Amino acid sequence: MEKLKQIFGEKSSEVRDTLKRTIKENANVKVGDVVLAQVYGGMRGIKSMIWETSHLDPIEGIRFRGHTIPELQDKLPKINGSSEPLPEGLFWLMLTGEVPTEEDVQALADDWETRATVPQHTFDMLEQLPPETHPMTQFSMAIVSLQTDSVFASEYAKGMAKKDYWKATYEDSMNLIARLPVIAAYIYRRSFKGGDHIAADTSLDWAANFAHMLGNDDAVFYDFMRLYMVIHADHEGGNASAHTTHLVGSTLSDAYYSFASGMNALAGPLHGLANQEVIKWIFEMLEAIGNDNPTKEQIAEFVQQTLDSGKVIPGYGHAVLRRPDPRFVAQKGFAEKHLADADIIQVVWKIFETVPPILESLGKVKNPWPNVDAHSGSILVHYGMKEFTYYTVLFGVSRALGVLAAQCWSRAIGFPLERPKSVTSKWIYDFLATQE
Ligand code: HAX
Repeated sequence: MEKLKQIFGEKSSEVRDTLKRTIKENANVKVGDVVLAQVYGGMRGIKSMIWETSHLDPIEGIRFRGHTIPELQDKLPKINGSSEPLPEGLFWLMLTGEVPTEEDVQALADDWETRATVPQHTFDMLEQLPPETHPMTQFSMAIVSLQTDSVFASEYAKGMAKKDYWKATYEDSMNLIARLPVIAAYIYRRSFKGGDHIAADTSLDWAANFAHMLGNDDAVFYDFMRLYMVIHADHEGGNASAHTTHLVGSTLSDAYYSFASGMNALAGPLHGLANQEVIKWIFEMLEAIGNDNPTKEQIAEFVQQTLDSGKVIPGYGHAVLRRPDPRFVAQKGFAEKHLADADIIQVVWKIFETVPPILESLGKVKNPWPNVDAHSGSILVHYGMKEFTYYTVLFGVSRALGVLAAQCWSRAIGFPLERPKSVTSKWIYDFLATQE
């Protein structure tokens, strides 16, 4: 058994045993109250699920196994001449809670490479779709088409014991993660580059090879892709793509079905599709103003027009965060280091100075600050990736790392089918009457 699987098996079995005891001894301890505003307000803040791989603080932002993004940039191994942490290292950290060595990261990169063969029927299926099909639709369908290879589904059909669920889930997760860059690059090249596909470079790590297959071999772009894949990977369990993957996985749907479901959630404009909406909105603004380098006053006027037409400002606001998103800050840091003079980057930074006070003045927006999606598109545009309908696929490839590591944990701990209680509004009115 490979080292990562062995460490995960040992750690998760210890955690499962301790948790079983803790839950038994503390089953009736209250961890919070639920008020009516939460019941009608998208369940904000209700503590109702466990997510071992990361935790989101409203002020400080995301921590992966206790590590902030700057800490990951400092501590995770950098191989292949990288200046940014490798996603392989983050996946290891999320599964085991331990920072891996350079050798561990290299071994994981090599392992994913051996698992990266995509079945021909997935490519054949994609070829049946019009090339202009939204890339997220192609991505979701391609993931489901890979389900024919699910180890979990085939072992379950043979009568797998519950104690072995995690092993099959681990295999599915590793295979799926290995194959995602291949199918994602295939979708990009068929939709936007006339089907001129680029073979994998097996000497590269997972993210750099993805950049290579997309068609960009700039060493700084490799680094951006590594950073991008790290910062988008996980954002605790309550966000729509993570929660959807978790919910569907709780029925013992395998990693392919459940991750594809998560991707369908990511494809919504209030969630991952916001990254395409941001750049679309910026290009509309530049066209309306007639200038690639607008003033803050011109930006403020366009922001107001967007709000007056009843739309949200994409890339701003968050359901949990109450400060600028550290994932935005990390991308800003990358841009400051490598491409500070680019017009499109300057525009994003001017928007950052302009939008928060305007949103704040509305008096209803709980978080006027930028989220992860406010910055990513501008860096991609700088590197020549202007096909903004593709951006959410990049987010999706990265999100696999977090939600699949979490699914391995869910199967190892033995979490049950998720099934919260719904009530009707009549039930609420009747209940309120009893409180008078
Ligand atoms: N522009 C204008 N109005 C906004 C706003 C924004 N960026 N963000 C919030 N508001 C409005 C809401 O629409 C809501 O208005 P109504 O009461 O009239 O319906 C009000 O402010 C209160 O909303 P909130 O409590 O602050 O925010 P929510 O938790 O309900 O929603 C959202 C969080 C992210 C969905 C929201 O801020 C939004 O729509 N932002 C723009 C879209 C976006 O960037 N989404 C990506 C989020 C990060 C992510 O998941 N990335 O993948």
